[in-house]
Amino acid sequence: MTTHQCRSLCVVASVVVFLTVLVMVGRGQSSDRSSREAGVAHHDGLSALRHEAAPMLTKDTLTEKEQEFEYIIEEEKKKGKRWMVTLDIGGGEKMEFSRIPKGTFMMGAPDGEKDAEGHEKPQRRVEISQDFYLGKFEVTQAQYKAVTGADPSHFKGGRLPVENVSWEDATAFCLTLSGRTKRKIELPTEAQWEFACRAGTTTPFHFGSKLNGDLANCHGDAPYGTEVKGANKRKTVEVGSYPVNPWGLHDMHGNVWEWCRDRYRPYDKLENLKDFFQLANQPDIRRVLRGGSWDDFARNCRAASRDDDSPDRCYGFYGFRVCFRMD
Ligand SMILES: [Ca+2]
Repeated sequence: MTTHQCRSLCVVASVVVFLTVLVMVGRGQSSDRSSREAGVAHHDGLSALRHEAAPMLTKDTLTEKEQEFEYIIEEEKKKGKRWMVTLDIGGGEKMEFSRIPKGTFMMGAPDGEKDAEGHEKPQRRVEISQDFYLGKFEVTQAQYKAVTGADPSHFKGGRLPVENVSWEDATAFCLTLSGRTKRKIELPTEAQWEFACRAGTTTPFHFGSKLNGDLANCHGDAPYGTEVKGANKRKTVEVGSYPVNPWGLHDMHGNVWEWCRDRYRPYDKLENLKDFFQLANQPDIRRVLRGGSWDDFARNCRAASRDDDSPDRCYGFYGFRVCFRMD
């Protein structure tokens, strides 16, 4: 090797070391910021979207288990679809989904519903034109870690719902899982979420008109539809701790708020919107959250209740579940 080549190699090595140090310093600053902003840890989710978008798998690259899943789905399609499917998401974890049948429902709070807020009205008829599969549970910490390698949650436990995740984090999760499963995994739209939550019911909750913390995880000491106070656990609980709704879904009311895909708008403004993509040009790109949480009064856990936040915000009461379409 010539002296000139040696010098070149040294220069290259120095640059690599310098860049590595820069990256490490960057990461250190990032974690310092997170620890200072306890509870409001910010992620550069847009970068995550770019970097974590895994390439779509081809048939040849499917694992044996993934091929088995494809086979099951094809067979079920021939037989007329089934109600539950289980998806191997890698890392030894699976995810269960319930089939939500297409249909029409009244979205929003009916006139006279106690504590309904203005942006839950006017109630309107909405058609869900295709069946879809929705996560039976909120995404758990074990599942989130299996897909992303990380767990940002405040309350730790593999069967607890992942929280402290932003809309951007949730969307990045969907992209990575889509690449891994060869399915288009998405957050549900707000309409899909409420349709699935109600499951054909028209009461404030799928189990009726009263909630005091006994049938869903919320501030039971601030009950709804009753004066009788119930449990207030002040934390998340394991998914599936409360009864399912008629379509086999757990914790649609309470535990963690669930990010939806939509940009947030009051319903009356959506009514007049001629082109949904106009929203893409709006400076306000807040996203919708649904279902209330362990940190909410029971009234905020109603099927019609809505919340919204910036897509990069995360708290210990923000989580999500995911869906996909068979067709
Ligand atoms: Ca929930």
